[in-house]
Amino acid sequence: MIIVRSAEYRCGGGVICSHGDAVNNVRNSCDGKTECDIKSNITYDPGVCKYLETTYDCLPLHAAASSCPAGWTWFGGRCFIFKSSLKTWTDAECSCQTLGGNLASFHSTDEYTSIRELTRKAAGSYPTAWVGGNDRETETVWKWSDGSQFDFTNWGNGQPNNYGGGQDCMEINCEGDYVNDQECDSQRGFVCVRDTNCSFVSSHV
Ligand SMILES: [Ca+2]
Ligand SMILES: [Ca+2]
Repeated sequence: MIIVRSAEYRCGGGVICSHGDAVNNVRNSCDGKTECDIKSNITYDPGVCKYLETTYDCLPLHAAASSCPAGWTWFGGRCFIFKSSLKTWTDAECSCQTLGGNLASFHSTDEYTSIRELTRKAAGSYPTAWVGGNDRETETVWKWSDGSQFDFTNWGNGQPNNYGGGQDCMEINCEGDYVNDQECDSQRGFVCVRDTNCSFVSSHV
């Protein structure tokens, strides 16, 4: 169980809402990563304004939570892993592909924070680590190696600076907490991402 909420469902203007409609309305209010378990207190006022109050829990989708391979961490519908062995960016990307994925991409602050947390849990600190961002093909045109849209903008102050004319690979946790372009031949630990083993299958816990 992660959240306990109250939900209201009102129908007015002569619309009759059935008990079943209201329950479905609550179930459908989940965010795609959780499902609702209707707990209690469904009441129905047969007056002019129909009113239902429902208490429910939002539960992680059972299949989603368990569909990452051993050692990988589920977040936002994908699986992540931190590898501490030091490799060049290209070798790191190869290792991730061997594991069925790519170097990690991130598309929200939550995802970025979770990836950093993953490195801290594994290493006991925030080690500099490769992720999938790179402008190896065309200078200043950044891409993720997993092919997802590159929408990241929150680089460290003054980065990416292509220092010395040859920084084409993205590292995180640079000098604590910033994202930097680095020489791809540097040796770093790395974070991989891969899809879950199967798509969401609803299963009540
Ligand atoms: Ca560059
Ligand atoms: Ca740099």
